[in-house]
Amino acid sequence: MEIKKAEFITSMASYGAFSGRGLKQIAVVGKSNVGKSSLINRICNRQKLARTSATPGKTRLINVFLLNGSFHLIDLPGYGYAKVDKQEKARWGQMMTDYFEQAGELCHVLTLVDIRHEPTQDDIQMNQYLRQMGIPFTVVATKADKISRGARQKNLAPICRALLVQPWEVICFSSEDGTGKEQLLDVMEKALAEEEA
Ligand SMILES: Nc1nc2c(ncn2[C@@H]2O[C@H](COP(=O)(O)OP(=O)(O)OP(=O)(O)O)[C@@H](O)[C@H]2O)c(=O)[nH]1
Ligand SMILES: [Mg+2]
Repeated sequence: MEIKKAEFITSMASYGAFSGRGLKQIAVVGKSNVGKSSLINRICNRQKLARTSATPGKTRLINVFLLNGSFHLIDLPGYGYAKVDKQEKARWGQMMTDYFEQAGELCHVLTLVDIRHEPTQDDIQMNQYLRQMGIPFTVVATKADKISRGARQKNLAPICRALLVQPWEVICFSSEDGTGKEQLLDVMEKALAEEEA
């Protein structure tokens, strides 16, 4: 699959109606600053489609993008951002559960973790939640450009242990140099096709 066209559709504080809703969705989740918005820009070949920032907590809303006019890619707000207060955390939790419970169109989730770090409790919880809900997901290890090729496989081990996946199921990805882009697009294409069967 190649992304030939990508459009921003809307930002929502809570999941609800939006123009074109009903198409299949792929959502991107992960810790704040892990590289969700950057990944979206890279796979869409666009610099500023999704807003990115060096300061965590940039994406606070549910952002919807229409790709190739045929499916929606959902940029979800990141978790584990230390500077938010209890109220903000509760709001985030509610936004996410509402989304996962109501998005019947959701067919796959990309769960992002930084390849340099062990998954956090939040990552593990997110992972367990998706399993419980029976939502298929793929673990994407981001910022692969930050470590040497040789170190990648080694770094995947603790990630796999924590998230109960096999190393070959994880995609090493870099928004910086495009590592893993083709593999990711293949996974997305398959996920979109599978649901039809
Ligand atoms: N070197 C490198 N930097 C990256 C990569 N992906 C993201 N970054 C940087 O990491 C920072 C955060 O990226 P974002 O894409 O905004 O992260 P996010 O997950 O959308 O963050 P929130 O919206 O706050 O949840 C930015 O400074 C990016 O430039 C990558 O693959 N390699
Ligand atoms: Mg973001």
